Amino acid sequence: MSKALIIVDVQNDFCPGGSLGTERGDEVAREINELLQSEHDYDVIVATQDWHIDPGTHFSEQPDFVDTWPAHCVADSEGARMHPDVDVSKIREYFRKGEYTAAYSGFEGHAASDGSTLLAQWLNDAAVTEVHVVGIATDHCVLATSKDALKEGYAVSVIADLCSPVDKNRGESALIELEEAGANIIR
Ligand code: VGL
Repeated sequence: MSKALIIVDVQNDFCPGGSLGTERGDEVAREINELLQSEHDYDVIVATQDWHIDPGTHFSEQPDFVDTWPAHCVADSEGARMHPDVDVSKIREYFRKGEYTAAYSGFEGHAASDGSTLLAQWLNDAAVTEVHVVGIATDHCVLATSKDALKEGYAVSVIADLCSPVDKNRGESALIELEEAGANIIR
């Protein structure tokens, strides 16, 4: 029985100065790093990354910021890199998603090391039964990843202060939705 921390999409493009910067991105990156440096009890730490090559209508020149977005997190670009404040030496594996289509959930991602292992398979191999979710954006990828984690049968907690929304109200609604779906929201 292991406990995992899933860091969702703490990438430059989702932080201030990035093409899809969320207001609290830098703060959340710093605070997640404090958690990584603390005496936490996570057995494994993984990260998801939006990793777009040609994601079709996910990118738009007239984005609505709900279903369509400015170009962001292009594979191997500076914008797709993890925020520099996150000590990546603590991250055991990356799960990349969205190469050719929109992919909000980390559970759609494949391990960067072999290009194939899915997040759920990797967590199960590591005997993970409980996950804590943090990252960006609360109202999109954190929501989708946490919902899928519940569906996969993990005990799920979301650390609210370590998540940054695109839209504050939608972010709050996402946390309520997750709580109703059975997640523990740590405030
Ligand atoms: C995300 C908007 C578009 C996210 C990804 O990581 O939450 N948000 N693509």
